[in-house]
Amino acid sequence: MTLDKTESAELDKIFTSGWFLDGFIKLTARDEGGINLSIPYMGFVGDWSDVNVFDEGGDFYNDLLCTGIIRENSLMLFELGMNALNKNETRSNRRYIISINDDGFYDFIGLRLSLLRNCKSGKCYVKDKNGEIVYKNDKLGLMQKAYYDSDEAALSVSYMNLLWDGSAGDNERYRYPDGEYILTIEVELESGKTQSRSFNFTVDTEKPKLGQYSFYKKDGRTYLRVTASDNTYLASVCVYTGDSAKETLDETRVFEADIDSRKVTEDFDVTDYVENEWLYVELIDFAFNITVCRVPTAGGGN
Ligand SMILES: [Ca+2]
Ligand SMILES: [Ca+2]
Repeated sequence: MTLDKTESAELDKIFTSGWFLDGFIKLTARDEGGINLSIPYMGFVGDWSDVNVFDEGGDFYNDLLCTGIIRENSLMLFELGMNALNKNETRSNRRYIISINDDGFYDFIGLRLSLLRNCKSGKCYVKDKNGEIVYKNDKLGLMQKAYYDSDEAALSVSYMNLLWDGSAGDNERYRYPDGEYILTIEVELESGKTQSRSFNFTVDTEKPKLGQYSFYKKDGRTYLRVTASDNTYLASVCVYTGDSAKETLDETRVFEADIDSRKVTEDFDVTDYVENEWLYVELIDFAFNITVCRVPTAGGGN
């Protein structure tokens, strides 16, 4: 079979990992009344081991970083890149932020892979911004391609594990400092060729800061205006009343992953709560560092 050179070159440009070719072989009977046959064929043009293992732009077969909250011996997993306090699924890879400080919130990085192809082995490592390998795992083992399991009505993923809690390989008690890190997954195909994918993430253990706050009146209502900031991004600002409050308030503003929430100013209607002596302002950043501040109402709204 001969392929048209110009057409092949065009297809090579579009499908950089190779492309499928199909057609028919037609057999025409020599005798009148004989049977003509048409046989379909399909082939692959290119190197089969170059076809992507990782679906980088994928929604369904997606690879993701995760973390979690450990409370009272139970673990809740959260996908990184989105606001855990929000039902909305806005994502940003600039929100891959964890806080390695053993407080139970977002203290480790986990990985879920939904590969497009079977791989005979895999390894992953984390490097800091100077290129030093701070974590290494050579034994991800054989990984099957992800597939949709109709019994479970869920994607059966290729790999899922909690990887790194920020400790050093030779000292469990040491924790690596805040900063930028990069996690790389490298897989080996049957042919011996390798493919890799990397994720940048941030370690941030700095708590959010409460800036200015003030009370003001407008149209007979009393408002508390709060300005808060974080070295990375704020996930939420909440204003609430103490346990012994006369009237209880618990109002949270949540910030999507795709908006710049390094510094925010929010107004809360506290008209019904100014009789309380204190109001509390809770600030949470994307790495789940929490700051709780106590704000006196006396002399504010009254
Ligand atoms: Ca933490
Ligand atoms: Ca922070």
